[in-house]
Amino acid sequence: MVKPIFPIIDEPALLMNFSNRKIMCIADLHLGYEFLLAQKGVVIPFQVEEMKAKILDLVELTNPDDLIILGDIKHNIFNVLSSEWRGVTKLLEEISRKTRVQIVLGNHDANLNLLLPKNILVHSSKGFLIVDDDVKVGLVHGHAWPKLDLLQADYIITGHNHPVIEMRDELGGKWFEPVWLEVQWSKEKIVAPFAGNLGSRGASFSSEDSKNALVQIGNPKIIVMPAFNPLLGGVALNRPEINFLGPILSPNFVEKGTAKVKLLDGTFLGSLENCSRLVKQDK
Ligand SMILES: [Mn+2]
Repeated sequence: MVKPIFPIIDEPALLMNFSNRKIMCIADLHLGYEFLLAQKGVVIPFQVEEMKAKILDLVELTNPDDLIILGDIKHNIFNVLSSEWRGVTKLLEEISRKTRVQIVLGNHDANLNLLLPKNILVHSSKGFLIVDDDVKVGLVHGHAWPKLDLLQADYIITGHNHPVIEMRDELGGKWFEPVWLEVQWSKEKIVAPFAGNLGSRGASFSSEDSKNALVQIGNPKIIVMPAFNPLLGGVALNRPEINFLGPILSPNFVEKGTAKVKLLDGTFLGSLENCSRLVKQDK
């Protein structure tokens, strides 16, 4: 199997090279996040033009057949302001003139359908699977259980966590560096919810589903994308006792020992344990 997935150096974006098409993927735009910041007293201009320009630059650079936005296009779940609405629609309209746009719905995307131009392909929050020759890639935002066929993927690309490393300087300054996180689940543990032991985890599958899933579940490389919006914080991987967000990354399933972390410039930071030693934490 040829590795089909490549992070774009220094960008929170990845490219997927399939036999018949090239796909660029970004996640967690959270357009309108600055309106929340303004309520907290941090006033900066609406960033939609900058985000749009950055996406258009990346599309021009990589010339993909498709752009997949892996959820959380906008930030505000309720009370979307009219200026935000217009900004989101315009951004998607302009990008979709350059490449085909597909969206996988995230937890912030309620009522997104009201803002979408017609030519955008929308996938539900359960995600979708791309099958190409001998490689299967699942794409899902990460707040909901994926469709069962994603569990047999070789790779699952997901967002939702906004993985970062918390950096400190010697004067006490603190900032977040976005990172790529790759992790794998324990096949034995992920099988449990499908074997009837659903507990309170919210997954609901029929017994026929369960039988199929048990046969097909693989051990994909799960790639957690850095958020495209640079203003966001996220799950700081070097804090003690971190827990990833979302059902498939639940500590019940994921083997944290398999985690590998990379900065956007490609610097390999190693395991979570390694990351926890990067910066001296407050007691
Ligand atoms: Mn998000």
